[in-house]
Amino acid sequence: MTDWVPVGARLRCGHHTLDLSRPCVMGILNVTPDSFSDGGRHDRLDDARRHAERLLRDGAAIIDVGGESTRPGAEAVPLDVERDRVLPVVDMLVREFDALVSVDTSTPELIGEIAEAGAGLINDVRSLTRPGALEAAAATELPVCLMHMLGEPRTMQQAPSYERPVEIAVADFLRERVAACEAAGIARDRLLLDPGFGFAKTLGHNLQLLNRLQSLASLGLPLLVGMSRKSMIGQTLGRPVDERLPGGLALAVMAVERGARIVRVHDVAPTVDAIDMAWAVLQERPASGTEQS
Ligand code: 7PM
Repeated sequence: MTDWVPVGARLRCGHHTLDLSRPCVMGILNVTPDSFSDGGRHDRLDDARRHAERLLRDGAAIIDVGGESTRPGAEAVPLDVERDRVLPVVDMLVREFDALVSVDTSTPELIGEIAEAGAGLINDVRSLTRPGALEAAAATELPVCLMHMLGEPRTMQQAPSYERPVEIAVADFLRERVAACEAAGIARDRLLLDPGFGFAKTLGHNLQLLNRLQSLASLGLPLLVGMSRKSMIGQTLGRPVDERLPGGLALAVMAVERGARIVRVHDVAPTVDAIDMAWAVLQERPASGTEQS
């Protein structure tokens, strides 16, 4: 076992500071063409603005912008396409809402550009493994979320298997990526870890990873989890994607109880209530200012 290391309470994200002494919610803003209107660029920006307004009003601390579909089976997206989808949205979110924006990207060329546009966090499902990504991220001075995945989204769900318990394999992978980041000049206190639910994992792997999330918490870095609407809920409960919220709330609460500090979801308002309630129990007191008679 790794010795317990206290997780830093505050994370500098560009000109924002994220308070990680308690759990918070990251709202998902998809800007892939399959997610919103297929209209022109203006329509897409309008959709993103309306959606972001709602996420922030509902209590999201971070907005996660994704321009490359990372879903299982997805094809890679060319740089120009990803840039055109992501940059105008990041720019709008920063200028109009002064939001703390994270960007779901693995593309070294884009990492510098989104930082320049005012993004506060790099969320790379490939953990900065693309050539040049470590150096690009280091230069931004932004924090990075490192996520576990094996292979590429296009092929990762073809019979994933692990020789050791999945949480051990995930912890080893993340430990190696933390070392690679430190060697590239990205300080440990700029890193977040994510087990990558649904990425190269069977249902059994996903359930085991969540139940044993504490073994990842022992790496001593803040944990981010994303299970919202994922197939681990669909497969367990037999629910289509639009009926997975109750299952997702149960997973969010369990993740917080096991040490997760950022919960990445589509449904922000109910998740904020669920994790605030769970956190009040864990602290044995309500969050300051929220107590009602
Ligand atoms: C289809 C299936 C579309 C799955 C999109 C997805 C994570 C992430 C994603 C996560 C972090 C989604 C996923 N999942 N980033 N990006 N952690 N850090 O549900 O679990 O949005 S893409």
